[in-house]
Amino acid sequence: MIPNTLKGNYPFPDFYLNDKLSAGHVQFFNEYGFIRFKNFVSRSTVASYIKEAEAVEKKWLSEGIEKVNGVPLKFGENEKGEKMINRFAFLSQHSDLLHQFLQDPRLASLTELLYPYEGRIAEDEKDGLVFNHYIQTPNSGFTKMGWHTDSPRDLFYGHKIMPMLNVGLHLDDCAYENGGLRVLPGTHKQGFFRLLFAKKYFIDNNPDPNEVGFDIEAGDLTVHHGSIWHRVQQSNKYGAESRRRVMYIPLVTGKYKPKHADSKTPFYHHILRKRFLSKFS
Ligand SMILES: O=C(O)CCC(=O)C(=O)O
Ligand SMILES: [Fe+2]
Repeated sequence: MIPNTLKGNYPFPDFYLNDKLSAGHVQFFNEYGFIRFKNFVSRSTVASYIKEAEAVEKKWLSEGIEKVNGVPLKFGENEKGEKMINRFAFLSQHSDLLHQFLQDPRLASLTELLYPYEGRIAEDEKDGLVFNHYIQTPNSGFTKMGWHTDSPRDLFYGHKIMPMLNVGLHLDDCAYENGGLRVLPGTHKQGFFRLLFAKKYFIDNNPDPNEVGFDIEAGDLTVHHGSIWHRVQQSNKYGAESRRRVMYIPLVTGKYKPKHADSKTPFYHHILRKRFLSKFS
C-alpha cells in the first residue's frame, strides 16, 4: 500500500543524472519501479531531435513506408488535417543524430538498475527507439494509452519475461493536469498473476487512486521498469496545444534478438491496434 503522501503529482525529490547513478537513485528505483531525471538534455538538443524525427517522418510518408523491421507505424492526422506518423519504431537506425544520442554513457549507466542481470541498449531489438507523438485532433491516431505493463510482450514472441527498462526522453512540456504518463509505484514487485491480470490491458483508461504523474519539462528523462503498471492520460487540450512527444529506449536483458527488414509483424501489434488505436492505424 502506497501512503497518501506518495500519490498524485510527483510527490518525490527531483533527481539529476549528471554522470552515473547514485546509491540513492538505485534505492528509489528499486522501491518504486520508476525514476525521473530532470533536464537530462537541453531544450536546444530536444529541438534538434524533433527536427530529426520530422525529417524522417517526411521521408517515410513520401515513400509510403508502413512498417519498420516488421513493426507497423501508426498514422493519424495532425492539427492541419495532414497525414502524420503517431508512432515510429527503430528511429535511431534512420538518424545519425539519434544513433549518437544512444551512445550517451549516462544511458548505458542506467543498465545498472537491472542488476544482477546484464542490460544493454536495444537499438535493433523489440521496437528499437520508439517515437510517440500524441495529439488531439478529430482524426488523430493517438491520444492516450490504457493501463498496461511492457513486459508481457515477450510472451507473444514465445519468450520468457525478462527484466527490462523503458527509458523515455520527453520532448514537450506537459503539466500533470494536462495528462501524460501515469505510473502505479511499486507494482514492478507484484507476482506474475497481477502482472497479467491486475487491470484490463489497454482497455482500462480510468485513473487509479494510487497513480503518480509528473509535471514534465522538455528534456526530462523517465525510466520505468518493464513490469510496472502505467498508462497515458489524454490531454485536456486540443490541437497543437495537446501535442506530446516522447522517445522510448528499451534497455533489455537476456538473449540478443535483433530484428531486420524481413522480421515478421509481432502478433501483439494486431491486438494493440484493435484495442487503442483509431481507424487510421
Ligand atoms: O507515451 C508514454 O509516455 C508511454 C508509452 C508506453 O507506455 C508504451 O509505448 O508502452
Ligand atoms: Fe508502456
